Formats: sequence, C-alpha cells, structure tokens
Amino acid sequence: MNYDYVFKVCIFGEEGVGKTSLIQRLGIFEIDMFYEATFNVDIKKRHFQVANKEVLLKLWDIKKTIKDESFYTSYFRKIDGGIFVFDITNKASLTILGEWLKKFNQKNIPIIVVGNKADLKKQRSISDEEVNKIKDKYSIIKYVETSAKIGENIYTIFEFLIFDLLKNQKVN
Ligand SMILES: Nc1nc2c(ncn2[C@@H]2O[C@H](COP(=O)(O)OP(=O)(O)OP(=O)(O)O)[C@@H](O)[C@H]2O)c(=O)[nH]1
Ligand SMILES: [Mg+2]
Repeated sequence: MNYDYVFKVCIFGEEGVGKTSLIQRLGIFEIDMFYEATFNVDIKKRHFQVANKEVLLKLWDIKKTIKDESFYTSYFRKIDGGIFVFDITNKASLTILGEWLKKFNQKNIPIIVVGNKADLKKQRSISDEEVNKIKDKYSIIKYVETSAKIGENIYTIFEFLIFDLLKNQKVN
C-alpha cells in the first residue's frame, strides 16, 4: 500500500488509564514487514483514509511508565502528534497528565486530551472545571471522552488528529 502521509503519534498517560485498550479497539493493524524493535514501546501501524488521503499512523504505546527522564528526551523526538490519556475515575491520573503536558508543551505539535473510561459514570471523580483548567493552560486541539470498553469515540480521536496533521502539511 502506498501512503500519502506517515505520521508518528505517541500515546501518553499514567499506568492503567487505558492507552493499550484504546489502540486495541482500533483493530486492523498493518502487518509489519520491518519490525521496529523498541525495548519500552509497542508500535502498531494503522491505515486511515481521511480527506481522500491514505494515511499511516505509527502508534507508539509506552509499555510501562518509565521514570528516567532521558528516555523521554529521545522518545519525544520526531513526534508528529500526541494523545494524552487520563482516567475519568482517577483524579491523580489527570494531575500526572498535567506534568506530561508541561514536558511536552514546548513542542509545536497537535495534542488531543482523552478522558477514558467514560462508561464508569458513577465512579467519575473529575469535574469539567478541572478538565477546562488543563485545556486553558496547554494548547490542546481537542478534548474527547472515550470508553475503550464499549468502544465509544475511539475512531474520532484519531480522525480528528489526522485532520489537524493534514491541515499543517498544507501550510508547510
Ligand atoms: N471500564 C473501563 N475499563 C477500561 C477502559 N479502558 C481500559 N479499561 C481497563 O483498564 C485496565 C488498564 O487498561 P490498559 O489498556 O492496559 O491501560 P494502559 O494505559 O495501557 O496501562 P499500562 O500499559 O500499564 O500503562 C484494564 O483492565 C482495562 O480493561 C474503559 O474505557 N472502561
Ligand atoms: Mg499499556
């Protein structure tokens, strides 16, 4: 398959917020003929057709939260977009997300913030106000609430991000 664009997108967030589940939900990954072996990261490749363009997203999913700062310095290199995930039932996961965003903020790339586990409405422990604070502080192109469990809003995140990435391509 020939692609018009290939983008590298990283998924960030605290342990257990649902990063891997969100990616798994997308399904239908490209078979990797040239396996990119990385120690700390799972890479999945997925084809999208957006605005009549054939796009390949390389989705980078950190296997385990790593404390070593130098890991992220190299990890952040050449990223086209970021998906920052927290769990709407876990307040600490939003606080930690703020720290991730701070590290990332100097890079001028599109960022989407995802509040996952939206199916667990009764256990919700995060207010709109807390989310808005994060939205105001960092340049985020979109905030979406998802459920990897019931498959809600998953495709939307990736599609929206691709639209934004394509828009920037035209300007360059
Ligand atoms: N109810 C509910 N559970 C979810 C959802 N998404 C993920 N989970 C559950 O949350 C747990 C963690 O999900 P993972 O996808 O492994 O989370 P992760 O962010 O990849 O975690 P690490 O790789 O350890 O950092 C699993 O038990 C999932 O089944 C969701 O939308 N709703
Ligand atoms: Mg995971």
